[in-house]
Amino acid sequence: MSIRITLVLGLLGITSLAAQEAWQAKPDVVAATTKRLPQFNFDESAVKPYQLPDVMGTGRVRSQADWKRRRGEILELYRANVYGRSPGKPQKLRFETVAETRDALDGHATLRRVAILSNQDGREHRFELALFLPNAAKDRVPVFVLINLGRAGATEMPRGVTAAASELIPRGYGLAAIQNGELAPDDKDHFREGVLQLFEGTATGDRAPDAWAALAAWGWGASRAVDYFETDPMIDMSRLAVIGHSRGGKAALWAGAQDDRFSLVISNESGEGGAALTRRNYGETLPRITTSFPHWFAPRYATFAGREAELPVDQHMLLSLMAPRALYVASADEDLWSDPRGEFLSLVHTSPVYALWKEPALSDRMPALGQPVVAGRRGYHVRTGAHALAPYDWQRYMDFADVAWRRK
Ligand code: GTR
Repeated sequence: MSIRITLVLGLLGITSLAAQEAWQAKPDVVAATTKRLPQFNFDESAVKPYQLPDVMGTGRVRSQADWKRRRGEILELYRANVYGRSPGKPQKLRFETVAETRDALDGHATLRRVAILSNQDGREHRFELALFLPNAAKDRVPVFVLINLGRAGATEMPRGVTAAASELIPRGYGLAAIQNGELAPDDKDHFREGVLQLFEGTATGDRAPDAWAALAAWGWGASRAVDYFETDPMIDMSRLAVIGHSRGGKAALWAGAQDDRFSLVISNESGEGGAALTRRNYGETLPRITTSFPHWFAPRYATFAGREAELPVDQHMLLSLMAPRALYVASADEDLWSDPRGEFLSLVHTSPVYALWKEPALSDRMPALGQPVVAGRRGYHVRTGAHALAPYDWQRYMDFADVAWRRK
């Protein structure tokens, strides 16, 4: 761009076009990531052409009613091939307040710890919810449910949870955090020793190809948190979000897909098996994720290693399951393992579905670094920095929620 044009735009107060350039992975980040993970592709020019399954299917989907049927088919494909079949509520579900204080976050929040007790065929499972509600609230509180990456039995509040609460509370949002490890230990040899065992009565032996696994178990916990909210008149049931980071983001997407009590679904750098397109050979791959983390998915998923083109779904179809609800996908500049462009494109390819509700389309041009794009009820950003759930991310999610939930 000529200096003169830049100058004129500058005088007009228009941000320089350079700052608006579509995001691309920085060459030094590509080089460093390739050096660290040489068996994987981080070179955009080496991405092979791929063909995505049509989210609308072979039958014609023209109306919201047609979509309802198609949506059911897609959900079933995900259950059979990817995340497995989650049970719903257990036979008995009860809640016990373990502790409550109005002094959390320097007196700005009430923190209630709730035990969620499930009973199935006489077996019991217990996990905890940490619920932060703003003391300043005058009305029912909109709540973000965070699937936090935490072990069972931790005595201290995980740092990520306090960090999240300190962002949310001043803006009038509540936080409900669950620890994934309490629902299914994040370990291939022990993942069945949580809610899977509650329902199956055993943590050993063979499993069906479509048996649910750790990601689904974590998401199941988020839905049980919502069951608890139904007992608490302080919670705004029409304004509930589910969010997770990375593996927690994959679980949040699956929770959001299955439970439409979440009116906002947020994926923070969920990558492979989350928001990122599986067929794009960039970053983490299906063979790799099902080898390193075989316990995350239904057993059948691993059989698609090396034949991704035969998968009946790709992740734009998972994201489409949220329509017409609010959906936000976010990536980070240095997190090439998660494939930022693959996450963005996945969101872009939900447009035909959102269009059934007259939602605006999203251009397939990546937004610039640190410049969120919002198209109606869908949002995306790629943030500066590494793989994490950062304050910047929380702030963008709240900005988006303010609008999606029309709070201003
Ligand atoms: C990585 C895994 C990713 C992502 C990440 C995380 O090791 O390959 O899919 O889930 O862990 O959860 O931080």
